[in-house]
Amino acid sequence: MNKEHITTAYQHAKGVFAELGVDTDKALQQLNATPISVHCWQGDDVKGFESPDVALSGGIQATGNYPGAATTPDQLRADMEKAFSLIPGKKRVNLHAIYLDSDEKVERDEIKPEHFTRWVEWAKQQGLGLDFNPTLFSHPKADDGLTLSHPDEDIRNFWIKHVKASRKISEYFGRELGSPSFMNIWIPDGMKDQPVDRLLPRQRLADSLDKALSEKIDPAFHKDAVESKLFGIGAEAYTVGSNEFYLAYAATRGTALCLDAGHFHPTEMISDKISACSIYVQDLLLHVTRPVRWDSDHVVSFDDETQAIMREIVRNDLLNRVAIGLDFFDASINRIAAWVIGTRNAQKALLKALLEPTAKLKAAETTFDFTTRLALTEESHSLPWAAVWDYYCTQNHVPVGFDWMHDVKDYEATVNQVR
Ligand code: RNT
Ligand code: ZN
Repeated sequence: MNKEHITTAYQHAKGVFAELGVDTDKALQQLNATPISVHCWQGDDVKGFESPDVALSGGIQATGNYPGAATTPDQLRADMEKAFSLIPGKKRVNLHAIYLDSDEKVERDEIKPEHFTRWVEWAKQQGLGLDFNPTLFSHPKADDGLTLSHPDEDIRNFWIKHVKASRKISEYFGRELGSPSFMNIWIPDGMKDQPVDRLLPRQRLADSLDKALSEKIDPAFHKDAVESKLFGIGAEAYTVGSNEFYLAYAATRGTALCLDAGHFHPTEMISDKISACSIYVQDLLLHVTRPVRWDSDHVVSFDDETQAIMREIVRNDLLNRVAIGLDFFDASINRIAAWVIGTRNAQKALLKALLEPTAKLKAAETTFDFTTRLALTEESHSLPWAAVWDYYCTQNHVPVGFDWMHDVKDYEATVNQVR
């Protein structure tokens, strides 16, 4: 696209927004300062590098067999670099424990910072922050569908050790890279059919978490987060770590709370949970994703809920208390394109929220002028926010519009297809 046209369109948009009391330059500064934590696991269908024959378990699934997935840490990093060259703004990379970069086999409870040094070196070189997750699935000790809530104390202790070891790695990321690493704990624990005892596994989970998180770590380097879920495949009737469980856990223990957009009833939206949770929980972490009928982890779309999530963050001035992460894994399309589409959509939604005439809308609401509130809400959807986005892309030296797809196709032909 012609650069001059983009600048002219931006100048026009700037004027339109200024009339509504919105400063587009300020919105772009805020957008540019807000990192999106991009999950590494879209690049290889949540397989990791422990061993080529580990099957994904825990009630999550990446379906599809699109060719060219990364099978080594170097390939995954190269693929992410390609994706990041097409995504503007600040990025972080979210790793799982199974993505260790080690020459020998290491058990989950033995992982150490040294198994992630290559990731840290790369992050430094690329100017990225890192986040982390212990991996409590795809492992023989998770085969019963229970981990931290397992009735067997040895199994619980194994996973407690794994979480403790993971916190050290997360702390190491934060120390090395100068910004706190969010370490998110999601466990698959649940049951396919109606449990008789719903309480005891939850008591065991609370106890295991307390033990695993007992060591104080400087929040300048590391923050713990906990993620709830309504159900999983094979855990349809009961999940131990339900929403109530983790909301109360985070509020009483002072951890962050992770809200995944796909982990609730189909009509229940996380956008409405952000404000309520923010009163009781200091830090929130989001897994922005697109549920389709169930926790299906589709690529983030520029849909109503993604926009609503970003509006809630901006309207309530929560940008410094809500960490935005992505969580999807689609193996049926080009995986680099999946990252680019999903991340750019999250950023577009955030930009649109930053450009909303919020002050005017709030004024209408406070004076009970709900007609103006609705009229302005609806008109603001068609304000020229896309011209601001295009300008932002040129400023950040990434392709405007659909142009990025050529790069992905080239890379697919020269790199992905010859793997
Ligand atoms: C699973 C959770 C969890 C995982 C990742 C891989 O339902 O959403 O966040 O997707 O940890
Ligand atoms: Zn998630």
